[in-house]
Amino acid sequence: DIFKKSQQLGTEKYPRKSEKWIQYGTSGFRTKAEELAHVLYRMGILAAFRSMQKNAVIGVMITASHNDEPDNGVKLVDPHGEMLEASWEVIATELANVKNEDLESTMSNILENNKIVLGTNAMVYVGRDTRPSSPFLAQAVIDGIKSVQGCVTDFGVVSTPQLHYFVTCQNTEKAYGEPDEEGYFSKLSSAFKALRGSNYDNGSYQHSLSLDGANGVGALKMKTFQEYLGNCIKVSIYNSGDGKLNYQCGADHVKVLQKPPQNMPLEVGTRAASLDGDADRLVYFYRDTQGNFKLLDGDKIATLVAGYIKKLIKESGVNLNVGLVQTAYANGSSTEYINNTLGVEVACVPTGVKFLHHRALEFDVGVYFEANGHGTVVFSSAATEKIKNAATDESLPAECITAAKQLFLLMDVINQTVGDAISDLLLVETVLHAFGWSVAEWDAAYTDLPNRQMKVSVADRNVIQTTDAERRCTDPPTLQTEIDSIVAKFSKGRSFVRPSGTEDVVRVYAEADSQANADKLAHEVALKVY
Ligand code: NG1
Ligand code: ZN
Repeated sequence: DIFKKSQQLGTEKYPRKSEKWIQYGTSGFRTKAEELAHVLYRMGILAAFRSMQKNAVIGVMITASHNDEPDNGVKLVDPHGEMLEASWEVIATELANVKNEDLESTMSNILENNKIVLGTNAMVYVGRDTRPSSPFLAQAVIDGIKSVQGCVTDFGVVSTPQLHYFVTCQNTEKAYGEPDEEGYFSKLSSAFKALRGSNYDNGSYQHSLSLDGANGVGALKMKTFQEYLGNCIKVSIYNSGDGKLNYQCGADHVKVLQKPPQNMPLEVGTRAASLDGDADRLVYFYRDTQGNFKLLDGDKIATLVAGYIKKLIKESGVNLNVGLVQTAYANGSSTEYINNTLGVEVACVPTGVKFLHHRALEFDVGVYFEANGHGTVVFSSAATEKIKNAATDESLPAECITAAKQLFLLMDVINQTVGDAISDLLLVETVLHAFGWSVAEWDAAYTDLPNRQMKVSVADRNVIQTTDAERRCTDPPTLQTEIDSIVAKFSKGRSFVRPSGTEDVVRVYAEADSQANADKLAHEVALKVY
């Protein structure tokens, strides 16, 4: 009876209007907002089911991240703040695509196949970004949850990582923190301030920076956050919400086009950063003394952070391994630097945060970042315990205790549940402050190989199949051989192709010894994909 009513409400208020098939991809469902109402309603239902199954709070985030404003999307957050389990992505795809009149029977099947008892308390946390379509879509989710008697906490406009954080806090009996914005801001800012001490500047480091908010939720949250941070860091926010979301600004724009956002002055030497539309990606940039635009992407952030953590671990005398996880998009120079200079183990996994996150969990301390600026650091529970013990073990030398205390505080600056641009920004600022570095000194660690990303539209992007963490393709059969022979013509050449998980395109990546050659290589490879 409940399901019948739920189907009725769905059909009346949030009907599936077209036969167009939609898939739960790397970041959930994502497409034009007007095609999403039925999907969101159904994901409300599914989140409630998942909550019943896990007997835990589940999150639903409504956002299309760095995509254009008319797009939107939805993804589910599992109990420990991680992305939805793969087997449930399949269920989500099925539920999103069934006919209106098959909703009831599909719901029954899901319950039966997963041994879920209806009526078990379901609790779902809902959050949304600043897109104009988000309030309506949030209502669809809420109606879906309630239609199967689930309870809802609507957090309104929050960043994606904030929602992940709230879910984790609630499900870990608040051991990780308080599941609300006040708790989130307090935890991050107290640790950050404690690490900073009373000298806000240090060496070449100055405590002011410019921030491009992508006209999204990150700008909004940063304004509130400044009240917690006080004057220990001065953040000037641009693209703070008056303009169009992600338009000519934001982390994706800066990274892919390798140019500064609009509406932001960029004087030589000023440290600047960009967030993306839902504040889970962060990149830095500056103008060097020759006036050139310089990008410091996720790879630069990862190497900076891993280097600092490794140093603190060594000083603390605690025995822990540090690993760094990248994808094929990591710049070749960064990988070489990690191997040869940093001396940290590096792993490469397929694109998609869940792959990076899971691989990072295999290390005592795992640093993971996508080149686009999405990433974080995870500490195993054993590592956390060891660091905590060293920080309070008075039999240790003073330097060891100091380093362990810094590490312990650093863990509180980091949102370990998922890549978080605001938390990552504090992390980077902490490391630069500790090293006493200007942005140019940070950048000097290694020089990126010139690179180019391209999108190719094809009839069916899934004809491209890859292996070896997407670095080589297995299908169509002759494509890899063709790519190999093109790459061989370029000094320091590297290129790969893969189907996007979030857009209907095939992505081409190329790097080489000069920008002209990287462009040429990308272009030649793209021609083979058509
Ligand atoms: P796809 O569309 O699968 O390339 C993009 C990003 C991923 C990840 C997801 C989720 C690149 C090349 N790809 O995936 O890294 O962030 O979006 O947002 O940046
Ligand atoms: Zn994002």
